[in-house]
Amino acid sequence: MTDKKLVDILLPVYNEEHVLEKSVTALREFLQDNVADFDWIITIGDNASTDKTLEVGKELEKRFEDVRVFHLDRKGRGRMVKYAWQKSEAEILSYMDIDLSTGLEAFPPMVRAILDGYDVVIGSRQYKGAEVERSFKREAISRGYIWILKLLLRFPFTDAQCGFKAVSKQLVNDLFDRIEDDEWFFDTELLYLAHRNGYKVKELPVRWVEDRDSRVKITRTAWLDIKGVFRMRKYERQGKILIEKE
Ligand SMILES: Nc1nc2c(ncn2[C@@H]2O[C@H](COP(=O)(O)OP(=O)(O)O)[C@@H](O)[C@H]2O)c(=O)[nH]1
Ligand SMILES: [Mg+2]
Repeated sequence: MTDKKLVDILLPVYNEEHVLEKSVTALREFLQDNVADFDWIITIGDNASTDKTLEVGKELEKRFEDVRVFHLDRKGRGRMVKYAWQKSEAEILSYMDIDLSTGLEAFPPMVRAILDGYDVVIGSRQYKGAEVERSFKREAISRGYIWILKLLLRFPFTDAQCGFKAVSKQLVNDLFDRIEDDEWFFDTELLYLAHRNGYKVKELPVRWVEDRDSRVKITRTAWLDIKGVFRMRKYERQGKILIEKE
């Protein structure tokens, strides 16, 4: 045993058999070469994949002692993040999209910010210093969404949906039972609750190269996001946003 902190790196996956092995290999190599000040474990989080994602994951689990697989039957990235982070023994919890759209060089600084006392650190594609290559359509949707969040929730952050985040175990213990969304609004709900309850949130500019292979159904997701925003407003009126801290 070392006295280094353990970081769990969740890779949420849904029908990703084609990239899973390649991305896990690339991530392991990056961590072996660039990380010495904390320990890490990679958790592949599959729910409901209908291709061979789970089988590939189990192969990787057998091959590498620092890789494990979690599985759930029902879909939803938020559902997996909630499950995996609550179950994890690690002191720092992170997740990243399997397409590695976010440049990995942001990973060590993200973890170090949590070690320095932040409760949440989020990759941002809009924060000063970020470098982003993505389609006009996704850029416009992302900016429009942030604008709605600012207007309707006074949301103070520049990006809610970047698939690259880390939190402390304390935050998971304090807040996660309160987060209701199990899909894509999960991230916004987490950030909103963290912000309103006074947790320290840091935005980290990232390098983002869009992968056109997407699991997101844009119209459905946008509608559910809007519903989520109005649920937050309702919960504010009902006094359900602020938690009692022990
Ligand atoms: N565990 C899990 N992961 C999912 C689910 N849906 C999408 N993902 C993963 O979430 C990440 C982001 O998805 P992606 O399609 O790249 O989103 P985009 O970059 O916004 O187009 C990828 O790693 C997906 O495999 C799901 O239902 N469950
Ligand atoms: Mg993607």
